[in-house]
Amino acid sequence: MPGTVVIKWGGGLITHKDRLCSVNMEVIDSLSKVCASSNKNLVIVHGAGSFGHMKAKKFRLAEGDIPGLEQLQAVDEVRNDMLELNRIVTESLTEHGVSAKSFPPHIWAKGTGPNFEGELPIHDGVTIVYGDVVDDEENVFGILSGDDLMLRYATELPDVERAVFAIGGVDGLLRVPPSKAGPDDLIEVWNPDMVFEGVHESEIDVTGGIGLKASRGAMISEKGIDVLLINGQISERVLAAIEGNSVIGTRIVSGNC
Ligand code: IP8
Repeated sequence: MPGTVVIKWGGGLITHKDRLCSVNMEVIDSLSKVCASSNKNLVIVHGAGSFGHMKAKKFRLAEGDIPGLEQLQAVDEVRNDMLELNRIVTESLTEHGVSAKSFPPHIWAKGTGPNFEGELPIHDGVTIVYGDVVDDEENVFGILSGDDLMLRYATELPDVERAVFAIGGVDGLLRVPPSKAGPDDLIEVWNPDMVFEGVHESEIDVTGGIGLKASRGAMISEKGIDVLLINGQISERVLAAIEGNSVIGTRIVSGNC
């Protein structure tokens, strides 16, 4: 029986982050091709990129209900935009021969952060979930990041072999700002006691950017699951990471390793 690999397709990887609702189809198709070529049981968690963060930022959706602000239309719009991104992802996987089923989190999850409520849905083939606007008991609604879905799927499903965060634009966690980085600046093994340089574009990102991935990655590795952060634009690396072969990227280990 093949093991399970939980993989995040970062929002900045599969969309053009600076152009509202604009997909990077080339990357989506290359990721689908890689996933089709693996015989692992895959759970794919995709981020939001420009289908989620821009409007969520403008209408302050991560803060929940703010009296006086007309947010409910934006909640609906972002949910619909995310359904559209998810449709494109699912269709690409299907076209590449993957039997995939998608479970929109606003239907089954409630609350935000690592302790959100809801039973994790799972499909016999490839399971797809994504960062979404979900209902929240205290704040009426909020943003559930795909990084929190990664944490819960990677640590609660049986037989998980590893968690892979595929991101855009960088090879992993870096010692210096990405614009100044050379090949020697890649941190090959990272634990939470180490610093790294990551641009968190808080102007456009309503969840935690690279810092949230590192943090959730460390929480996953605490449970004894391998965690890798890799450049998702290079399909050979994505395949190697899924299969458990040696790959250029950052391995995240828990603090006390
Ligand atoms: O990109 C954010 O999910 P993430 C979801 O996985 C929305 O952090 C709707 C902004």
